Amino acid sequence: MSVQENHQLSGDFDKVRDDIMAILKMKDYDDGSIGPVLVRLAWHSSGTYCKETDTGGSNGAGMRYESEGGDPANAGLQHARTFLEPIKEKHPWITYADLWTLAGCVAIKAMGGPDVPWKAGRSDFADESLNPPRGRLPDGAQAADHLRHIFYRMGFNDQEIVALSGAHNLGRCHTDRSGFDGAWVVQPTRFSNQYYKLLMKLDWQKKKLSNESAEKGASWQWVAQAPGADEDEPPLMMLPTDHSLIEDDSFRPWVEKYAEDRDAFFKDFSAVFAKLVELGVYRGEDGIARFSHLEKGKYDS
Ligand code: DDH
Repeated sequence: MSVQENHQLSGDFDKVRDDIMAILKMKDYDDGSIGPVLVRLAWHSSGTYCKETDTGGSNGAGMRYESEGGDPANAGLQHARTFLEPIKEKHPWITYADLWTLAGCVAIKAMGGPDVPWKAGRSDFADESLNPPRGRLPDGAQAADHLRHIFYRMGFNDQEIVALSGAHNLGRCHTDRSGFDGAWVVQPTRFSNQYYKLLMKLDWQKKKLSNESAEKGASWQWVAQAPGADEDEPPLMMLPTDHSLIEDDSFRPWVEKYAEDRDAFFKDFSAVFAKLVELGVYRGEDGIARFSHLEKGKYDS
């Protein structure tokens, strides 16, 4: 198995956490924080997992290689990886796979979200031969059946799909990355349950997007003016997949619940994000993650 054996579980993870905290605010970047794009990096590095074949997931940090890093679904995440490079240089013992998932958890907390339990021990692939195929991440232009196809493959249920989607409280869409455009909420660097409240409350309308967006597969999105906003302010947005959560009879009750009960959302989000970054990560007795159940068995016997 070609892995980079540079993990060191005795490293000072608290120092790494502090150093991630220290770089989150960035005045000239998006809404003044790199937190949202770090959360997306943690999610996309984990969201390639396939339960049936036991492949993909955060272990390996395959996004360092073109086959995964150059996937159009990961457009823009090179910025997140570059932002974390000085931290890796300062703490060379940490693996990229650990650093990327840890940074997402630290950013969620720093932006006012819940504590997400996080465990070390991931390794980095030494080449891209174990990278998952492209096409495993969700496509925002689709609907509820696509969400189930993608997230059931990872081992999530309907409640977990809705809870995970609440991450869209954070950050924004960029025309030059996904083709979609704008933020979901008014304060996109503040973790909250606004996403669900706005889904339920606003009068969402379909809006056609530019040819540049359509070429990236984003031909339209939902838009609505934020409550109290001037007409010339850019509207808030929802992806077709986001809006499908209130069109679907099984998803919708969870949107209603999380809109009404912030604490339930924080608790469920913490659990489901922790599950996400652990997909396909199996630790041996030494605390070091193996790349699959099979390999774990091999090491332990
Ligand atoms: Fe997402 N997401 N995401 N997302 N996501 C985008 C941005 C961000 C989908 C599509 C997009 C999750 C689920 C889904 C974040 C976190 C999470 C963008 C815009 C698209 C498109 C990218 C760009 O233009 O820069 C779709 C589809 C799904 C789905 O099917 C459910 C999940 C599960 C998470 C998570 O973290 C748990 C975050 C944060 C962002 C904002 C990034 C940024 O740069 O800002």
